[in-house]
Amino acid sequence: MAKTALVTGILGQDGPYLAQFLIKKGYKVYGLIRRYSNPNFSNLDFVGVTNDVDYVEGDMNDEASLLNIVRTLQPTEVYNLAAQSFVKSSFDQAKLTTEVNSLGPLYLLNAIKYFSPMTKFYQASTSEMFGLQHTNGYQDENTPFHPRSPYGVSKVYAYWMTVNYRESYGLFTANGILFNHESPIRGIQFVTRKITDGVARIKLGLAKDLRLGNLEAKRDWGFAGDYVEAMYLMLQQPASNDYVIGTGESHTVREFVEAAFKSVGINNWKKYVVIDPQYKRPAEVPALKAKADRAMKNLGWKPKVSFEELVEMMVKADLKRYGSK
Ligand code: NAP
Ligand code: G4F
Repeated sequence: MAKTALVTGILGQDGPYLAQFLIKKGYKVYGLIRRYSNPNFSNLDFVGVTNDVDYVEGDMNDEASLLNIVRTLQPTEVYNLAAQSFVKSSFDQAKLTTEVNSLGPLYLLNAIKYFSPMTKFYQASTSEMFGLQHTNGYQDENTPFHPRSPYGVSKVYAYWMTVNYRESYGLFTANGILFNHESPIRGIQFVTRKITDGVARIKLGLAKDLRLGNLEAKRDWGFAGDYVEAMYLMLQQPASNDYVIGTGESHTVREFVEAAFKSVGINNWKKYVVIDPQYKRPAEVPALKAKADRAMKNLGWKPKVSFEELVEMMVKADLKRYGSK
């Protein structure tokens, strides 16, 4: 019988790449969607799987809807990707962020515990949980947490609940502690996509400047398409565990800006970039760099797309969106 997967966050960035990956593996994929007046399937359209996913209606804030879905589907695997995932907004919407990101996973874990204990559970944990902590400039599975935003705090709760339900009830639960990963369908507010979209518009004469916050923050940026494979691999292991996923290479926002402008032949990027305090955060995570040795050794996973290839892929896609050949 075909394996089944329930994917929450199916309309976001990672959901479509994961759905595409699982469908290729022969899975039947169910995507959790909220009720919308106008649902937006554009990211699923981009990867070409809109009509290959079955949709189930529910909300991470609505415990009964999640209990019912898990009870009815009894999926082989649940990938919990749904979140209020924008760090900056979490400072102004801390309660909502906590409800979706902390209680949502708890509802799913309870649904599995009571109604489908053989279901394997993946939790989308994040390098944001490390915040200020590092060991010699790197973060791995043993690095302590020091979250710097309500988003980071909400994800620490979900991380520990995922560990706790494994230890308390013997459920197969895995935390993927993923570092920043991007793609042409990255949300437009996140800095990489904001930059590539801005660069495309400047190149085509549709915008005059690009307004950004802290250019000195360092991130370990990889390609989302590579990272969904790691999610899948975590649930295929003989025993459940938690894994850091990243490239091991870190760049500043400034370097991303330079690379994006350079990819369209603009070298004097400073002419276009305006520092705007509204894009700075009350507390910043200054530097993230993954040490993904456990994943490379146990899962046989490694990233395939380089930083330069990622920047170019995203800029090209944005130029194409604006009609440039
Ligand atoms: P994303 O593009 O922001 O997608 C998040 C999805 O969650 C959206 O489709 C959204 O649905 C859904 N969602 C939000 N609130 C919901 C609710 N109340 N009920 C049901 N669905 C809800 O995020 P992403 O980049 O794909 O990331 C996927 C997951 O990985 C997230 O949990 C994120 O926190 C985590 N993560 C991401 C990264 C990264 O660099 N991308 C790194 C580490 C961890 P709507 O479309 O209805 O708004
Ligand atoms: O692209 P960002 O908004 O991503 P951030 O905050 O690192 O969070 C992302 O990655 C996490 C994994 O570590 C995920 F868990 C989370 O869900 C999300 O996907 O910002 C990256 C950096 C920050 O330091 C920010 O201060 O870019 C800096 N930045 C500078 N100017 C900006 C801007 N960020 C945004 N969004 N917009 C700016 O104008």
